[in-house]
Amino acid sequence: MGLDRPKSEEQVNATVLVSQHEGWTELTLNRPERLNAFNEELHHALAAALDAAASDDCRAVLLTGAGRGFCAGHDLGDSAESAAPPDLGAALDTLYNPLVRRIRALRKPVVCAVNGVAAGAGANVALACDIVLAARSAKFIQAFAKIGLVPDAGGTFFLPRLIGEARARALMLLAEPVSAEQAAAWGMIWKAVDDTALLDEARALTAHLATQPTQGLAMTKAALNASSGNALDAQLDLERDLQREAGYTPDHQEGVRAFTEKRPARFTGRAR
Ligand code: LHQ
Repeated sequence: MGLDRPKSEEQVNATVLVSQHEGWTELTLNRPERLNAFNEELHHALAAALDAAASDDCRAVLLTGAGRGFCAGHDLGDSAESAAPPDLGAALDTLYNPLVRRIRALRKPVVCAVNGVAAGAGANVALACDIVLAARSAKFIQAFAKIGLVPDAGGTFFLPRLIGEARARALMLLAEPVSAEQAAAWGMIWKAVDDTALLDEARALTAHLATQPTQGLAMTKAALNASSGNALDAQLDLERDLQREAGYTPDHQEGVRAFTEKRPARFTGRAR
């Protein structure tokens, strides 16, 4: 799968490092001196990289951070330097909300390897991803209350659904850090992994996903995205519609053929 030798690596000084592998793409937030806090440049680079990952030859995405942090949220240096109070709603409208929507809408799995602290919007962008692994030393902090802000980037949507109201409310009102192990025990993330094993494990998982029936996974993602807003009847109808579509994919036919022939399936990820 070319885990150790990416097909191409770009942008040595860029705010997002893009590394193309066989069927999957690794994106590394790259402002380590600011714990990968988001500024506009990082947002634009990440949006462009995610849009590029929408192409057919990329079947899974891995998102991680350079250095000792995953992402410390919004770059507070930018706000501190501005003379007038900034319009934070505009930043959400134009930068953070489109990012969360891009991740959720991407028709392929997005794996997040939280390599260190994930704070503020950085924590919630991680929670927007499909499968989250975290280094045992990493922490998740709903840091907003410490600076008089409201949890954003989808946090008030994702967190209570993942870990329940009681825990989400306390974490958001107290801004207390949660360890990776606690996050996994609460169901906030998929797994806590030894620090030294995190990237290898996340890359192997992403490479595996890139060999799976991409269209079926995209539809599974769509069904799960819709689930929390739907009543049972609507969700059953949606499952019917998506299953109908999945049934026409070449990967479904290949999966059944491989099963009957007692051999591993060779999925292409193609729609037709
Ligand atoms: C940073 C940051 C940072 C700049 C560390 N910015 N430099 C808000 C507004 C607009 C629209 C949308 O949404 C939002 C939502 C948000 O995300 S608000 C929440 C923003 N994030 C935070 O409040 C977290 C602030 N950071 C921290 O509390 C700590 O840095 C954590 C707990 C993340 C890590 O602590 P340490 O491990 O002790 O590291 P550190 O504090 O020493 O940070 C290392 C460097 O990174 C340091 O720079 P320096 O030049 O002193 O070495 C920090 O200033 C810088 N940094 N976070 N968000």
